[in-house]
Amino acid sequence: MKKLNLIIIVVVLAASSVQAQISHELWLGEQTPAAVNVVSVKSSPTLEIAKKELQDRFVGTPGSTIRILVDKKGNNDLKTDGYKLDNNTIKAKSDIGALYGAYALLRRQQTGEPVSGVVSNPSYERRILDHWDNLDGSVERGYAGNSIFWHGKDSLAVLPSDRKLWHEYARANCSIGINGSVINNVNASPLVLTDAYLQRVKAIADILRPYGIKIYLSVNFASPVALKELSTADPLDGKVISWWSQKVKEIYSIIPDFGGFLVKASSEGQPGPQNYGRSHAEGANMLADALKPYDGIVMWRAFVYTANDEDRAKQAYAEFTPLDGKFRDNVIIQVKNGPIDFQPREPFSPLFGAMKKTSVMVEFQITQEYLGHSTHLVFLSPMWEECLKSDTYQNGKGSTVAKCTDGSIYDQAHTAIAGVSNIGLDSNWCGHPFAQANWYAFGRLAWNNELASEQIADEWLKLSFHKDAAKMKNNLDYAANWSRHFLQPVKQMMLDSREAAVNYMMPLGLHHIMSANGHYGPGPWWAPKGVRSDWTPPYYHQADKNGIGFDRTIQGSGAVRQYHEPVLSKFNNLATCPDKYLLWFHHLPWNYKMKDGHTLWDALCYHYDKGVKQVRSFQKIWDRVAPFIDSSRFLEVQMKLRYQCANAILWKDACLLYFQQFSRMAIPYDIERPVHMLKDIRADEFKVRIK
Ligand code: BDP
Repeated sequence: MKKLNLIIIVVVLAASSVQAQISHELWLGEQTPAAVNVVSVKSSPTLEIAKKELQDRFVGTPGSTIRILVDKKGNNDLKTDGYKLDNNTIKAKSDIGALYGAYALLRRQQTGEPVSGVVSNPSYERRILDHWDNLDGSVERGYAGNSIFWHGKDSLAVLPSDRKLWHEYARANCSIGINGSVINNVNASPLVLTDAYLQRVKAIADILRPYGIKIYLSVNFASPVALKELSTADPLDGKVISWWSQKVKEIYSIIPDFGGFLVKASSEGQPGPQNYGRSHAEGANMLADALKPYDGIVMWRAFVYTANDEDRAKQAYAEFTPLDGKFRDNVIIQVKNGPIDFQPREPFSPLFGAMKKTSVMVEFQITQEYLGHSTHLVFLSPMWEECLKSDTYQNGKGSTVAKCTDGSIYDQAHTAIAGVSNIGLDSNWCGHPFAQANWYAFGRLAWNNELASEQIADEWLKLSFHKDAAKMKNNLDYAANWSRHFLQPVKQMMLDSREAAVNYMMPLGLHHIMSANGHYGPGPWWAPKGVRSDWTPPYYHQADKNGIGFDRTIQGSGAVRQYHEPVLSKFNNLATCPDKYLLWFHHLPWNYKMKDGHTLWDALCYHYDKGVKQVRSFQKIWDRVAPFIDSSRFLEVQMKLRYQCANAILWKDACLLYFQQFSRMAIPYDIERPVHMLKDIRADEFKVRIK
């Protein structure tokens, strides 16, 4: 039979105009009835989705035609997943590329961007959501309800409502280019590898497949022991090696396109190769060998630190760089954006660019564990953009984190990026209407790691708060002023929101000073006896009567040495260290003179105060846009902004009153005085969860 490399689908548009509707659910909008004819030369489940999306949502003139051309051998400027848009023609090398092209065409139509002359390739081969979902249905650090995948061991049967949800999930992910889902927590239950659970994994994989999304599983390194099948999990033991290769064989017999494993090993109490005196490379390679025959990969996390005297910020680098070049080519080391743990602001992890013979991927956190859960409005794209654009200088100027991980500098066998998902069963998926923007932003940056947050916010607002057709018709004023009175101010609010959170939580390089109670409110004092010190805020802020900050300079812990010059000197030297990282790298006296002439104490006070003022200004921005949006989203965001503001004031009061005990300096008189008593906040610590 003649091999068909060229597939042509002709979509004839019979309707004059299909008006996209406002979305209450997702950025994709609600579907309108199909009003087009479709002529298709060849069909596949993926191309059928592309056709349906175009039929339902493309806005055309009578008789317009959209062609989809899939040519595996042509289109040499395209990667497998890439697409081109030209005069109502979508060109791709694969069916999934065509589907991405269809979504891009629809998005561009709705946002008013050019729909012709577009060539687009993804920055990373694998663009993955990590779900920290437990098999009992709970979600670790999840603030949007229970898991969409798991409901406990007695509810493994797949219901129609499950299927519907997984379809919607797949569609949303595919529309922004996400092509992988790790569907269980990194603190992994070994049960996920048993047949009953694998059957449910298969059901999920079957639904996600036409949308180009592969399933991955987090695995517990000691699974053979935990499942009582072996007495050891030593990666060099022959029985262990064959246990894993049998298990992998079984998984692929059930899910032939399974993606691979994500592993948190020898980290925060999880078992790992070090329990058997083996290295991370020996552990990762054993799993990689089992997966290799099926093209599966291992994402091995570098989030490791032990309670010893060594600065926690140094430990991952110290442990992993000596192993550079020792990993199999189907292992990717997954590195959190910063050296500690998803704090509101961290400098980039020094591991980026430092491992030159190993594939390395970034792990971002989309769920707002340290950024106000689903109560605070914080658009995270600027934080991720800051990381991706940070220059490591590891291979000369321009060696940004983005370039060190996307294959443009190092010859990586695989490239990937992961985001810890913020999705749950909540009706708006993410708990806060604006938290959806973070899911969207992660997908867009995974597709194009050079995108600006401004553009991402602009797109998301246009897609999610689309000018309501009915309101437009009835209110010309609304239509004329939408951009000036809604889009611009709300976009600015989003773009300022991350810096605001840094200001009212942890400014000037402070980090890890949150309450231990759920990581939501302030807790700079928290240090009960018996708790390991590197889990307590005083370990990180080091405040005493002489000053504040963690000395990581060459004279201090030396963590700064892990950066390549000139970054090393820039951070080490007070004259050049950016203010935003000041107390990350330096311990300074309270009366230290800042570049703008303020004392350090005053600067700290002004940052906290500014953060509060920023949230108050967000409230005003939001109240003014009421006429432009539906009342349910308006009221929900309005209420959440009130809680956020109250919580910002609490952060400010708690941190300033606590640190003032050491600084013994007055809060500058031109800022608002505290309204809480420190002793009340401390006494209430486990109740203070304004929400
Ligand atoms: C920390 C979370 C913890 C996770 C851990 C991880 O508090 O729940 O298990 O990260 O990434 O931020 O493994």
